[in-house]
Amino acid sequence: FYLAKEKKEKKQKGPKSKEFEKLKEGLRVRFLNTAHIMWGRDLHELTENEIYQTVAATAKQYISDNWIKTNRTYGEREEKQVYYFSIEFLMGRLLKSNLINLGIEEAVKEVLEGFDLNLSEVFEEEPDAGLGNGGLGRLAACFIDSMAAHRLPGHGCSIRYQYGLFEQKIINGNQVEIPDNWLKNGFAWEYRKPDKAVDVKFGGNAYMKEMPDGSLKLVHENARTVMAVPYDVPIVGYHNNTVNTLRLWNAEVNRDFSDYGMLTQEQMRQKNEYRMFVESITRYLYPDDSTYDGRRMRLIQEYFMTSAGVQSIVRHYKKTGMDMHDFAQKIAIHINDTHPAVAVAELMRILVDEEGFEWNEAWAITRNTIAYTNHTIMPEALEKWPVDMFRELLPRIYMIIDEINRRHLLEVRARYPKNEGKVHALSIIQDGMVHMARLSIVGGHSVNGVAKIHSDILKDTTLRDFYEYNPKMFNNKTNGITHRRWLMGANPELADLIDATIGSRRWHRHPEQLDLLNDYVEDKPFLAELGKIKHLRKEALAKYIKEHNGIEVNPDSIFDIQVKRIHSYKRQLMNILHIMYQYHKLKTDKNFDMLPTTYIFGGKAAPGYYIAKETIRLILAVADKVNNDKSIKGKIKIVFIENFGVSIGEIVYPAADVSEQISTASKEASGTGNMKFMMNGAITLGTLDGANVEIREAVGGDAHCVIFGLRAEEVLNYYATGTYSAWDEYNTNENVRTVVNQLTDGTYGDFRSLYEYLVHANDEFFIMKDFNAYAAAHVEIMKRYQDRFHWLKSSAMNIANSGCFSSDRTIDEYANEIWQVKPVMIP
Ligand code: GPQ
Repeated sequence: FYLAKEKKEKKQKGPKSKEFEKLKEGLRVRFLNTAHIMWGRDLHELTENEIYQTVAATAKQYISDNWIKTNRTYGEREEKQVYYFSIEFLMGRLLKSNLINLGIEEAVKEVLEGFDLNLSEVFEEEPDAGLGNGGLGRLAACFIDSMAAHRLPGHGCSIRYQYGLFEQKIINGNQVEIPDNWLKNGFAWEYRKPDKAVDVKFGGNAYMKEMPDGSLKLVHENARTVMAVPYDVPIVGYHNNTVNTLRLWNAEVNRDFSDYGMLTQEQMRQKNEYRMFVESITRYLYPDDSTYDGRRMRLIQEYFMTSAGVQSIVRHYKKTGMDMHDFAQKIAIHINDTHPAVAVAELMRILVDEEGFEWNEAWAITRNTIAYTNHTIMPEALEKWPVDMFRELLPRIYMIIDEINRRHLLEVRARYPKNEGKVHALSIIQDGMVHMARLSIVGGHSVNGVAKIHSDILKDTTLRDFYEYNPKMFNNKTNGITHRRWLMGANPELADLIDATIGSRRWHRHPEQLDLLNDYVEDKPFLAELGKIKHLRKEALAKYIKEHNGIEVNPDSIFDIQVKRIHSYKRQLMNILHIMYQYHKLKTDKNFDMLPTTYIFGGKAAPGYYIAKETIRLILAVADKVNNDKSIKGKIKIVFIENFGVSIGEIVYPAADVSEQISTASKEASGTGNMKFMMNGAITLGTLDGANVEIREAVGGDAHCVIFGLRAEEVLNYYATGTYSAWDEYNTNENVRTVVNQLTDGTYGDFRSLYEYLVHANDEFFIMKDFNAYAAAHVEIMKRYQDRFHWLKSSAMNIANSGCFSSDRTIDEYANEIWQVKPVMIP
């Protein structure tokens, strides 16, 4: 750690290598030229945002050559390509991570300093690309970062939403949603490619027509054609020459739209209506997380991006001159949850209708190309579409799914003669609904869950019939996060300390080598330094909170943090009820004491999710009362961080002492925030759910995390038998009754709906049942926190054993076990 300081000082004062000075000079010249070309003004006349755009444009000059080279190499060598289809990509800001990946962050910083400009302030000018809701979208973003880092030919495919996830404001103690107009100053990293546009068809009539020679030909009449225009974003590999592509599709009116000619009133009306339809397709990201949204527009979005994506893959593939029969050997399509599941039918449509393949051959190609990841067992999140809506919107795609299902059920009936129960359970179309998870399984060659426990639950319960039908295709791929953004980018002091301590930076490329830190977890000078860095990050967060919330928090208190989407199963309500309990004890029990703790919450509630919004209102109401009660001497502070997202997360995760991962066991498929906290040295306080199970394993058991509450089997058993009675729990558990009663007695205001939800709607997520165990877990945390040496040791153990939660590891598993793709060196 002293080395770290020394290195930093050298960085500041010592002589730089010639190469570095050359890089800087090149950057300086390019930066000035770019400023002049872009704005036609002198540097000192530019606004902060213009400076940001200039720095981004300068960085792009270091990207574009390699982008061209990467695409050329992939084409010439006919390498297998992966396309990761996801309706969300929660990218956050790109400037810093691009500079890190290019290896020019330090040089850019110094060049800007030469102009009296501060790079950190420049970073702040970039809006977050918030094209996602939460974990699922952020996972996609971490994955494309890791694919590029490992030189894998892997690309993203998604939608260019005009408005990302809403901006959350807290007004009068409530969440208010503001449209996220993230494109208002343009998006510096995108390249519009109008020549690569494709047409996507909706509606009309589809049928098979008999030709004079007796053959059948598909006819699709009176469809509405929407032009899909790609906007490409370069995805920069880490210190290699790879630059992959994230392709975002924008919906636009047809090519001949502006041909007005002689139009009747009615024709004009239709034209306007068509324009309104088209422009609505890519306008909004659905602000819904983990719930099934039955709105027709969502299905339109799903088919829009999937059809455009698959068409452009096929078009590009054919241009390279490769044989369509080899398609599955050269292309892997991954569908991130079921939103792109129509890819199965779309690829069949292209192969059969446009490429003239026989059904069986097309089917083999399709299945070998497509693989599917499931992200939840929550039944309301398993997508189903009413047949009527589906057929009206996508007539040809529906015909194909119907035929896929007919053939699939022939096999099912052959396998399970006279067992209509099995037919029912395995049918893609059932009770007037199209089941998208079923389509994804039948139409692909791999299904995976996102953590061991989740994959097991899929096999044992949610997808059990499919598992029994075809066990070989089921597998697990535990999620991961990019350590480049979430450790090296968000916590550079910690990264420097790790470098200096283990005397190597190899972990930057091989994060599993973080385990070299295990040799130092009892090294007192190292731990002292680790403690200092944590304190530094806590001070930084305290400053942010002071500026944004006007609340003074003590960096010497425990920072206990829960940041994630607000959802009943994630149990933010249990967290705040427990804080109410501690406050009640402080006020009423002279013998009760606790360590000063700052409880920090952050997360958005879906606009229509009443219980989630009431939970936010409760947190704010409790905060208001408790924070202003001088009698408790600052023992409890509560902060709700507004508008939590990727960039605020970069300030929050490094500052945590305690990571709250308290979902009802079995419900959180994996979680990825848990990994970000761990990698930054927080101790997990959690249930045995999702990846918490593997975090516990990785840190070597309960000594370095605190686990509590019902196990997944117990929860699933309660559901199966219906034997949990919230009413009994309420009546027999005095701790819980005390605080639950406070929801309606005016202590904090009127929270009747939350009271009803717990006491009379049978507490679906076992908040009251787990309450005492949760309180005991907090007592344990405080006990451990008082032993500074052991606490810091646990913190170090968490960092040292977090390497397996890098998405680099996850992506290697996908590449080797599902996609069969190899790294490609870009010269
Ligand atoms: N997840 Cl189905 C979402 O963020 N949105 C969704 O619509 C669905 C799942 C999450 C899931 O809840 C987390 O446990 C996972 O860690 C995450 O996906 C990534 O797999």
